[in-house]
Amino acid sequence: MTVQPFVSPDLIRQRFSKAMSDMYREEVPLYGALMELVEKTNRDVLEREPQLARQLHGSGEIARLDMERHGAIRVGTASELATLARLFAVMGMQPVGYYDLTPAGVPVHSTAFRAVHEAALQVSPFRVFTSLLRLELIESAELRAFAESVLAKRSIFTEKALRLIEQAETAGGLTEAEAEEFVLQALETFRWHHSATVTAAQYQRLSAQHRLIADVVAFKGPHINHLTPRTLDIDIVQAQMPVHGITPKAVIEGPPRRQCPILLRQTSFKALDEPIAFTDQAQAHGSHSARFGEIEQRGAALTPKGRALYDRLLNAARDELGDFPHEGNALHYNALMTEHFSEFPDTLEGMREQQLAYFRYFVTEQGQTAGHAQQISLEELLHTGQVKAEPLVYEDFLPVSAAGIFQSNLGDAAQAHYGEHANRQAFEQALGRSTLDELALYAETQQRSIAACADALGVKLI
Ligand code: OOG
Ligand code: NI
Repeated sequence: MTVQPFVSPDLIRQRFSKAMSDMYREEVPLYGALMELVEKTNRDVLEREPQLARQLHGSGEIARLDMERHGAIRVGTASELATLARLFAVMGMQPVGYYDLTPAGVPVHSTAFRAVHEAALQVSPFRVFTSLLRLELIESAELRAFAESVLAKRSIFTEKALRLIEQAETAGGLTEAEAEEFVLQALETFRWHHSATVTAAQYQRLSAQHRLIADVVAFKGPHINHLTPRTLDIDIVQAQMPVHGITPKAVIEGPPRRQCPILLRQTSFKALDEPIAFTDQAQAHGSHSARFGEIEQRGAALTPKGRALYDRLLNAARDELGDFPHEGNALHYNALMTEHFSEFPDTLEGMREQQLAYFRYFVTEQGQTAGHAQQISLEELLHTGQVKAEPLVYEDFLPVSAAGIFQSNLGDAAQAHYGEHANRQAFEQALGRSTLDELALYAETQQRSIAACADALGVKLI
């Protein structure tokens, strides 16, 4: 008997991400339109900014640019979340970070499933922002019991998907044929359903409590609610969207426009109203809106010091605005953000010297041919041009931004105030494991790149 080799989890993730994108493009044509706009803008930017093109080539990031996307789903029970964690693990995706959305009036807490090693991210950076509904926040005991009973009846994974997850866990991987089947089966969990699992009246009651509760409870599964390509210039895409018949939200979430992008900037267009048949209707007489489009621009991952500065400046700008950003105050908000963020150094050197961002270090051509001292400092290697530093891409999400994205799609009516806040422990208990600390992951990547430089140059760093 010949032993079949396993397909690497990174390749399974890459194929799954492609399959998901194809499915979404087919089901939501506006996503296809957005993808085209992003692709064109990226091409223009690379032509206009040779320096940026060089940087993306230097770090190898250019290769992942077209594959880059994230998605989001919302699940209803602990067991759904725990099984999702196992499904994502087959694709080399781990839960990174904990996000509490209750301060923004959204009754969920979340994590991001993603690859954690820079080599794996290079193969496919695909990530899924995954939220767990907090049923304990439903005030009416009767409605809570109803929601629980509806969720208890559904099974969001196919039998075959469950079998293949088990197979991967016991055998230690999937063969080519199994991996192919796994991608098809896993996709089913994220598919849109045109019929609900409740009556129109039950849907209304759930929705009146919170639109998000209806979105999670009233359907057969956690439909993917958006997929987000990465653009190199989000301001251009935001400005171009209306020209292409797409209406963007009022403000771009995240830091203001800068020379050296940091963290994550995001904008989205409103969720589409789609026809739905409720269980007491033979045809699609109702409607539900959940699926939308989003774009993002990623910048440097920040160190704890950089992140603290970001949070302080963001809070200061929002405090001064005194309100959530919206259509009416968008210009004022943007001006306040620019003003406050002038305090954040906007050169790579400045960010590196003040240890505000994480970097990856690469040996330069010059370094490869230079004769080396046995002991040398990293600063000296940079100074003499033997090593160069490229910012490390931020791979995660931002709670205030995520809240803004949720809200723009749920409408103002979805504002609620919850007495309860973050509960990472409950989330991790549901997940069946702990979430990883994203800052530790960035620090490890940075450290590995420094060690690799020292190795390649045959020097000992002091
Ligand atoms: C997730 C919203 C958050 C992001 O990019 O911050 C998000 C959701 O609406 O389920 O996707
Ligand atoms: Ni998103």
